[in-house]
Amino acid sequence: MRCRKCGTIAVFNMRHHKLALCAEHYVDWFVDRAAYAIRKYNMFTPDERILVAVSGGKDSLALWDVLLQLGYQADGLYIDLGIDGGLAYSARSREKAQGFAAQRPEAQLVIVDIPERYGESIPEVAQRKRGGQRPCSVCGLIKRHAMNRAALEGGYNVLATGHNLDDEVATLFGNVLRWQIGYLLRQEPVLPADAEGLARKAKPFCRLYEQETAAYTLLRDIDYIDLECPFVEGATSLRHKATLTQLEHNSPGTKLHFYLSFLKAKQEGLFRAQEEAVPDLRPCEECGQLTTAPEVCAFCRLWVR
Ligand code: Q46
Ligand code: ZN
Ligand code: ZN
Repeated sequence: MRCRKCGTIAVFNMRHHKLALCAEHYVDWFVDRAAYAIRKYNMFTPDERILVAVSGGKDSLALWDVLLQLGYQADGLYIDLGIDGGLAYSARSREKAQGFAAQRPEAQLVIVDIPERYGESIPEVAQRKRGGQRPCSVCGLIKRHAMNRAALEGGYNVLATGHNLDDEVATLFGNVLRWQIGYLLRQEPVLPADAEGLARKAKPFCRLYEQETAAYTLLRDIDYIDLECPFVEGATSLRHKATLTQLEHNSPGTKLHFYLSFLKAKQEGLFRAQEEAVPDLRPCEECGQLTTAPEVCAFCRLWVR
């Protein structure tokens, strides 16, 4: 297999794009694709400040790397969830984020330590509030709150996350299986700040396959944590990913087509009636972040003992 650009040996063949590229041209192609999504969906401009949520994993570090390469003012945000699971998961992923930042003096890493700030780790809050249940719903709630807060406190214009196409498609698939219109309405490459108290959110990798971000981190020699969070095991999203990967294998391009067709259908008014009936948001009496709850938001209720 030869590189389509220069004819040397290709390192990566993307069946879904019918495109094979050498290492050098692959890296350029990947950065271009991210830049294209940023422009196409008006995610942010070069004069805006970006806070990249980094987990220490490959997608988020690749995103931070790409944004710096494109010349954006991009700082990282690492949220320490206090997850150990016998693997020192949080401690090790934090080290990866710090290691990445240490090699790039032009970028800052903001760290929010949840156990230090709120007195309990994610598994501890989940145990107290949800009994033996998987901590992911509590974790998602806390991460969203901490990201918004860090973006607003630091004066960032936008919060960028490393969600890739596989993540987006698995979420979409799950939401379609249950026709969760509220979630489908909010699934977008970029969500506007819509009001004070919520930062704009952007996903520059939403059109890039997970395999593609993996190849990029490898070729750019980015050191990331190769472990998954110990609580991810058995998650429905993993089963959806496996199903979708099977469909993609049989028919390359299925994931991208599913995602882009969804965005197009929405733009053409698929959920117009529901868009007009979006519930009102009001500031939480405790923390000021926007919520649909009447007084205190779900995040603040977590800490009431
Ligand atoms: S970090 Fe948190 Fe994930 Fe771990 S506890 Fe669940 S939600 S699996 S992305
Ligand atoms: Zn080439
Ligand atoms: Zn609150």
